[in-house]
Amino acid sequence: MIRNVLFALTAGISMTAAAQEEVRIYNWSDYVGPETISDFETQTGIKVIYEEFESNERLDEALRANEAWDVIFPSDNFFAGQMRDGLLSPLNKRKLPNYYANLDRAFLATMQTDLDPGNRYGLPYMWGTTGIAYNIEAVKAVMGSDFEFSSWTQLFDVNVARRLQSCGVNFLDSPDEMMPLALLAVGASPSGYSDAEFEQATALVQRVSRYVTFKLEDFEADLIEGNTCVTVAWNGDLMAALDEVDNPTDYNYVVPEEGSILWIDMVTIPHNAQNVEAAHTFINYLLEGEVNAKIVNYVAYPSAVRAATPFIDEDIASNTVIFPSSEERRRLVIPAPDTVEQANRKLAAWRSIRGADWVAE
Ligand code: N2P
Repeated sequence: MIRNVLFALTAGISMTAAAQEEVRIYNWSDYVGPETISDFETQTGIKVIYEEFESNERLDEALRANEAWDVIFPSDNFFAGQMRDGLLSPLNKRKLPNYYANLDRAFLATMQTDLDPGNRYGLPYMWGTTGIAYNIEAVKAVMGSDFEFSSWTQLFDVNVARRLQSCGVNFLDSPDEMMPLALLAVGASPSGYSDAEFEQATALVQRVSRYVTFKLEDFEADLIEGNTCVTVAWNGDLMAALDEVDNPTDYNYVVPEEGSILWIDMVTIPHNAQNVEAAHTFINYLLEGEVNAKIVNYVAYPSAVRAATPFIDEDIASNTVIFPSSEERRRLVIPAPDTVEQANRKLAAWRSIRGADWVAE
């Protein structure tokens, strides 16, 4: 009798524990497939607490404020700083059988040289570029029929912005997104720039700032709905949005002649994760070929999961905005991570442009 009661109690306890198991995931907005999370919950019985952010600055702030997440997705440069500052946990590869089986080794080698020696702390989730997206006719209507965007200097040109203000120009509201582009516009390298170049770049953004809006959320929807005619954009978000419209060829996405940033969003586990086991289960799930391909097909970014390749839709695989040509790849840089001073200076520059009470989305 007593044994039965004990058994019932233990069973009850473990059932409650199982019912309550949860994993807390903090990801960029629109960065999984429509069923990615619900499929995971059904398959594993683990409940997902899922929230979204719009910028690396917001994620970094969350991490440094000790917010409790189990899986996060910082871009390569922020990832490097977070690793340096002891804010991440090393991955346990034994709990990630898909890691060796499904990831692209050449891609891992890129990460491991500069950013993550030994690939200890993270793995690449998706990668992409930052460029200028615009409504071709709307821009021509203001600037003349010969006008097209081909240089960052045009985007930061006060005379261009003043004229295009009538149809709307949007900048991404993040120093990490915009300052490298302004550095390219002043002829500097986003990887290694002098103090004078940084000041020049800041002044450039400052001068043009009164003619533009600063938004991260829905920049692609604003373009399509005609609230803007030009926006700084990430290639995949734009392509995913254009997939929904009747007239995708009305828009252009340009990686200007000075080149642009190739960013890699990592997936990693914070130092203060509450459920490291479930975090691994979730990351391993993201590395399943079919699961990953469903995400790629929806978010329109390439991943580093080779096993996803056979399941990628043809219109995604053949899209040269999503998979840049080798000519375009040569113009892309993965900037070296900022030092603490550089990162602080970028934030300070942004507050000088956006106002002292600016907060990251
Ligand atoms: C997800 C966009 C993430 C790209 N919608 C920025 N690294």
